[in-house]
Amino acid sequence: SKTVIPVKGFDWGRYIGTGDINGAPVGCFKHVPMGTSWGDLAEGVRVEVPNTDSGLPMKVYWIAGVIKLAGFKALLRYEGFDGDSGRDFWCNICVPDIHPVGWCAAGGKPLVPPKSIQHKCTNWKAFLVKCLTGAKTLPIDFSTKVQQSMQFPFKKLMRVEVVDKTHLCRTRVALVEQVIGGRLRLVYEECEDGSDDFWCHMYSPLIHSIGWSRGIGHRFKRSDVSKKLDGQVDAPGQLFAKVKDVDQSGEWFKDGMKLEAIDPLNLSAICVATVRKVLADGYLMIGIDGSEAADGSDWFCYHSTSPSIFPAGFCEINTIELTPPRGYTKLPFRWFDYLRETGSVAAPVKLFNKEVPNHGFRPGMKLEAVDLMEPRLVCVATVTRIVHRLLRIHFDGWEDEYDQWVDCESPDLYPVGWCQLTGYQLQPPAVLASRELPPSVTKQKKKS
Ligand code: MLZ
Repeated sequence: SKTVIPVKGFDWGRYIGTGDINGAPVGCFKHVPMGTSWGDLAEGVRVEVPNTDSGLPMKVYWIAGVIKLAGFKALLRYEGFDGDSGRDFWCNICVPDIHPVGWCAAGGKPLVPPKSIQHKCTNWKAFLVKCLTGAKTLPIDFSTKVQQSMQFPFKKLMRVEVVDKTHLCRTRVALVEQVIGGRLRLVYEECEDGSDDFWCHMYSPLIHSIGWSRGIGHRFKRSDVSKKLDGQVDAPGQLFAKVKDVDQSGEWFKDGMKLEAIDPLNLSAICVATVRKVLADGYLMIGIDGSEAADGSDWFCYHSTSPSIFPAGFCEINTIELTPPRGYTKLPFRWFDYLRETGSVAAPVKLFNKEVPNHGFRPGMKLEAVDLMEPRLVCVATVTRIVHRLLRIHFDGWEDEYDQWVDCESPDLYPVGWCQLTGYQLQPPAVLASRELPPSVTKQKKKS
């Protein structure tokens, strides 16, 4: 696997800087803490923060204004520094010691200006009254809201059905082992050492309540565990993400219909694909053309409303490179010819989800994104392209072949500062060894 020299002590603040680089706003991520209650928290908002330059032995506070926001992180400037950016500092706005203006007064905490500007003013009270008049601050219940939004309904020892990572065509029973920031570490049942784990967000389309597979006709690995062990419970059905009801009675997907789909084993590719089986409740088994095992063991399940399947022609219309079936030699690939040669029809365009939410992402925005090929890893990443609701996610420092197509509402995307807030480990940008090492070493391009 590739030699990677991690950047030690990664600091989002220093990385983003004060220039043109932006973090995607928290409001782009409805599934994260504060995602739906961020409100108008923006540049110019004033907060009370610890004053680290008071020269006093006890803890004192001062007012600071938000100069720039990047996800949960804010570049702050103490009041009184005016245009002087020399002491600006980044901090996570959801950490415990950031308060609305008025908090010190209400709790009898001292407000003391930083030492370096104390000489600039003789009446600080009057100064504050003047500069705070009309200024916005955090809502009074901000930290309570943060705490509440960090409670998650999934608990250790809850049982779920989850895609079997070694056989995508089937599900298995797994137990919740750990919950961090709404991400679950699941351990497959009947796996002796507990090492066989799988990370996904609690709203992931890959997890379901016990009985889901049987209910819709999806394959699953039967569990030989006849009795639940102490403390184990089936996770209640209402905890899982819901899919839209669909009307399957009229014109509907049929076995053999062709479409384009994100390859679940290589998320940087949109491929020529086929509906292999129509399940209940709008679910479909899809196979990537040209790479199918005869027994269907590499089919995978997408809901008909999934943002990861597209009608034939989607890539061409949007100038995305479509990956032709493996082994197909008549290039460039043309749908018209391929359908004729295979005697098949394209799935009707009207059956696909064409909704495009007003997501707010822009190319160049930074974020923390799961490497879905190794879903334990949350990495420093950049949105490099946007096609309707689809985002091209680039992992900073990694070659483009690691890029992934991800839906704008994916629960695997997080704002800058999410790892710090939730206590999840962040993977810093990789520095490619290719710049430092001789070419013989850089040839090793195999992904692990
Ligand atoms: N084993 C892999 C890790 C890749 C992680 C990339 N994350 C963006 C490799 O070294 O190729």
